[in-house]
Amino acid sequence: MNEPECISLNDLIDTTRALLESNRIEALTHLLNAVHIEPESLAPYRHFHDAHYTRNLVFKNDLFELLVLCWGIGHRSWIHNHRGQHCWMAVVEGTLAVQNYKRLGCDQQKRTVQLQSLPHFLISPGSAAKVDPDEPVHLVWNPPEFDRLAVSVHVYSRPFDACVVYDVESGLCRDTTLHYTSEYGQLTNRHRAGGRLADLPACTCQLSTEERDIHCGIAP
Ligand code: 2CO
Ligand code: FE2
Repeated sequence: MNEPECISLNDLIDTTRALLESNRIEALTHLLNAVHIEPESLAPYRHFHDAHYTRNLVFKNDLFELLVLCWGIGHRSWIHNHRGQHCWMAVVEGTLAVQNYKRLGCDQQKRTVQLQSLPHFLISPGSAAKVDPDEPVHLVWNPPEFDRLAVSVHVYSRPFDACVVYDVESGLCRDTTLHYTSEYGQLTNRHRAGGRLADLPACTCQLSTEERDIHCGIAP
């Protein structure tokens, strides 16, 4: 069997830009499944936090952003969507679990949504995942049983800085803002201050009036 091609993060950015500029969505999925990304090229973006995964911005233009996410053992995202954007994730180090959800219904008045969990799957170096634009609600975590850190590269086209998060227990969903731990290799003030980053604030079951126009991620 042939060894997978190994490319640097900079080469991946150049190729991603060329593919997305010509709207070659499938080709990017294929590429991310076929290559290994050189772990050394991620060094400036490899920042871990004790309490939550970190989001490290490497590249951003109008068309896409590319982030390196660093996951401590057991760290997990919220259940969330991607605001209708394309999203690819490729693991560079360790193993991540991905759980997708099917949206069964949504009550616009109460801001509740019913989710059905689908079978989860694992991704590791050499296997990537693309978020399904028709069922974009998902959860990603670094399974504690593997007992090791994980690092992944995420491409979002177009960039987005807010999404809907879902709380299965209460059935509530709400908008939240996303933040970067570092930008272009420099830690942000938020990170230096020890603020909470990617572990999104808990659903409080109290939606403010500003949040009343969200659509549970179902309606456009
Ligand atoms: N989308 C999440 C984030 O950017 C990570 S889960 O993988 O898509 O924080
Ligand atoms: Fe995500």
